[in-house]
Amino acid sequence: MKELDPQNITGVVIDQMSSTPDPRLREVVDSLIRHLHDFVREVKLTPEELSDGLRFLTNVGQTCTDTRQEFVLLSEVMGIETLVYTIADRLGEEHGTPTSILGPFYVSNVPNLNLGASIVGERTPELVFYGQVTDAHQRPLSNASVEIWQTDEDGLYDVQRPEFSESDLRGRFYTNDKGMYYFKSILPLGYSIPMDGPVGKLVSAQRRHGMRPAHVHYIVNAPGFKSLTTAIYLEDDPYLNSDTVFGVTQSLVAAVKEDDRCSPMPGLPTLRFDFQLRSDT
Ligand code: MBD
Ligand code: FE
Repeated sequence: MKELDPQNITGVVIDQMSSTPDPRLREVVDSLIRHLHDFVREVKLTPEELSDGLRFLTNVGQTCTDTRQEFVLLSEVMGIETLVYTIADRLGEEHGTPTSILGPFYVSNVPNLNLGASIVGERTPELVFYGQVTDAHQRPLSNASVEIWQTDEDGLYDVQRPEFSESDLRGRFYTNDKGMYYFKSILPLGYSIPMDGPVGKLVSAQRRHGMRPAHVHYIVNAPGFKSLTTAIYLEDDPYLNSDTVFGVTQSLVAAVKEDDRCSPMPGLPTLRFDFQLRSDT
């Protein structure tokens, strides 16, 4: 029997786990243990801080419900989710629109709408969203599905309203033979992450504002291409450079144009955004 000390304990743990048959499980957990042990040594974590940390994680778990995923939020406010996407997208190696955070308000059954339709119900549309879906070589992809959802003028998604009954500010469109999509909507408003749980308390303790810049979510699909989950962000939003969940990257920022001569529906300001899909292979 070895006398354990702050240095040799790491090797002892990794030795015992070496029975793991699944090679990827072994690689991931070994690395996790090495980094966690290094972290504990670096900050000289005290027993009280370990208890506090475990209580925090317990609380994160107990805050999860069918409609609220506090652990997902935790990974987002720490930048982990975006880090994983930047690796999966192989950014820097391959052309393609970057992935951005799905968020907690995605609903899979949305109305299929005709190109040019409004998604704002009784409200007056203010703006035309449009753009082209292409492959990495700028070839248009027709019949690609473009799903969108956004907040309203109060910064709320339909499902967050107390009187929620039917789909609002959501829709699915199919691109035309030039790969274009277009529809009418309103400008979304910026939005705060849920601040009443343990993750919100952490964010407050760090004196972070908890806001997300105004954004519109998209899921774009075409046969033979990887599904793209992303969002576009409005230029000039005050929170663009300090998104609490790190969803914004430069190429996802779009600007409203007042007199857009390329608009497929003249008469309203436009927000153009083109999507580039990565091939499936
Ligand atoms: C949102 O609207 C959102 O997109 C994310 C990721 C988190 C909280 C609110
Ligand atoms: Fe959102």
